[in-house]
Amino acid sequence: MGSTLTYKILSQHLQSGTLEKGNDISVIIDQTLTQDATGTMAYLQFEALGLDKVRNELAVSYVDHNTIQVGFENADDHAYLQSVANKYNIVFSRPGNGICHQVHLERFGVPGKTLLGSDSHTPTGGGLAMIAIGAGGLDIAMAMAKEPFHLICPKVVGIRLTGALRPFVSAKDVILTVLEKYGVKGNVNTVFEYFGDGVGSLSVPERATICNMGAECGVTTSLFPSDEITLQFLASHNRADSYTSLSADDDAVYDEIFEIDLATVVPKTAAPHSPGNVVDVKSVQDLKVDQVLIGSCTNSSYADLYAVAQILENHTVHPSVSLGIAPGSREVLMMLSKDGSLSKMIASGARILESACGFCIGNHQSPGSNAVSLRTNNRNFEGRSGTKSAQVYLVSPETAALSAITGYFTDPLSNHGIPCPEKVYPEQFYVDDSMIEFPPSSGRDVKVVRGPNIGDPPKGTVFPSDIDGIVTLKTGDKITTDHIMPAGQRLKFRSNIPAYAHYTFEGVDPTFHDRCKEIQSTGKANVVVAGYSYGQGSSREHAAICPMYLGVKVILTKSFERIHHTNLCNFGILPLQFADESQYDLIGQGDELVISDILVQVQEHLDKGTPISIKIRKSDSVIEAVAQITPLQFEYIKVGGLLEYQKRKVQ
Ligand code: MIC
Ligand code: SF4
Repeated sequence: MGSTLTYKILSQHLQSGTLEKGNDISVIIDQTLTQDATGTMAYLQFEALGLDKVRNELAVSYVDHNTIQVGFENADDHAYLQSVANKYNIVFSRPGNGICHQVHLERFGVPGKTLLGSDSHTPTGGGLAMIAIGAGGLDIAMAMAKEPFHLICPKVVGIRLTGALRPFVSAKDVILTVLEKYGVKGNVNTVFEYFGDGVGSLSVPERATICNMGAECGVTTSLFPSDEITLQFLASHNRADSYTSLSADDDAVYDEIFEIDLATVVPKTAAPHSPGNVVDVKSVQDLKVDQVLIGSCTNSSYADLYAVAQILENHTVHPSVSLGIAPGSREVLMMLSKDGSLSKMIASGARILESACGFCIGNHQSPGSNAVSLRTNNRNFEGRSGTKSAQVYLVSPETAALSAITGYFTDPLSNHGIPCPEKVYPEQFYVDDSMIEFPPSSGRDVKVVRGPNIGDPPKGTVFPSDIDGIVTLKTGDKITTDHIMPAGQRLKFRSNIPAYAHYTFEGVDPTFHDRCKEIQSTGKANVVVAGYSYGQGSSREHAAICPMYLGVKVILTKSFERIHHTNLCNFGILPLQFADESQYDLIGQGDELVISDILVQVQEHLDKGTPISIKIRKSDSVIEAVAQITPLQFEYIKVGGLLEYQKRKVQ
């Protein structure tokens, strides 16, 4: 029986376990990446491990998220990250050099390698046939210490591509087609592996766009084969020597196959407020548009923005639209400036934004009240743009640029009279690593710079043997990490947990922080109850650290998303799931819950599968729960988290 590409790469990196779906396995991580919003915590935790330098093949630290710098906090973080990088042999990509995933693709991605990044869109690297996985900062710290990364051996869904995209239809429409089929929940422990004749018609940046947004489905990662197109991409970045040809065996067996004839794909959009809320652009055609933003790690490659410039050429942005464009990297910006595309954008009235995450994470460019905002990024969770009432639609760069001109949601396949842009893939890209600092070759006598914004990671506490708790919050389905720990204007507190914790669940229930503190002071545990897909979205471990800091011990849901589930275990919070989902209705906010002998119960559950009993004090009714944790994760939880566990192991 032939092998999938996923299993070929995993088997070359396997450290423990057997490659059978559902098994607990661990793999060696070749490369790591961090960005500034998650990086400070990752490096503070790495420092706590007491090593003199990173031990994995390549560690890169990017600054791309917090570049607005209102106040001293972000600049303090940047200085900390730069000095830590210099001290511990980490490559440092300076602010202005671009968005981590775009730059990593251009400068560091290598087919067949494993990459672990403290950002959920790390799977972008799958465009270069990497097994690239997003994880919490602590997992990255461990990978930099060369500890293997634990994951559930995934099932592999083969997505067979045939044909080629029609003019004006783009890679974004392909991944939106995948999202339309698979949605944003229920896809954990799965890899999307693309194969088939149609693969050869897609460039590396197009493949990267498709892998990038697989994250919205909640899959472990997505990847493409490494072929002639991959070689051309690497060669055009002076990196042909990184190339290896890689593909699945012809007789590879997939757990499931989804067929897409690229020639039948039509322009799609994810309507408010979920990337899974996909409809044809045609169905919203003519909706008036107030704002258009083009960029982010999903759609900011040179080819994307070259196409945008051609569409904008000789047109003026519609008077009622504000158009912003953020090139994904300094390389892209230089290319656009050299070939005249930038002038076309400026002439059209576009607002040229920094090569950074910016609008995508709600850092700036918040739309007006009730505004319709078309964006090429990957997430449109309610409020993420900074404006709760805004209606954010995710679209391709082509749909975005056309709509910016017409002022209305415009289907690229409609009769709008603007010629289809040509697709370009230059043989040689502008390559300049002068904004990347490589570790100093001689000595590492560097003092780490710690401004007042750099706090210590909070210490986990030993898990209690009984839980006497209160349901501090009961929520519904699809609670995202943006609900738990808002980004945007709160981002600057990422390195300061007591300050950031004030905003926990801010948009859901602004009293959450104070109520948690009050309950915590009585010695009782805080418990959060939620519906399906709790913790979807980002890898931000702050969504576990801040609740931990506020004394949350148990989170009981109908289901969790993968990265967040791991982050909870890493920070000593027990993730439990209803054994019978209908019992969700029995619990109310404010209820007192008792879980006697919880550690004994969980151990028995892991050994024999017996459910964990939770008593609701007021009604005396008992509900049953299960824990989908590994024995190792249980060890972390018992001692207060992975960092505490690791410290004890070393002692
Ligand atoms: C995001 O897109 O939500 C982020 C910001 O890049 C996050 C990381 C973070 O919260 O810092 C992600 O996707 O992991
Ligand atoms: Fe940055 Fe947005 Fe990509 Fe996250 S999704 S890495 S915020 S561009």
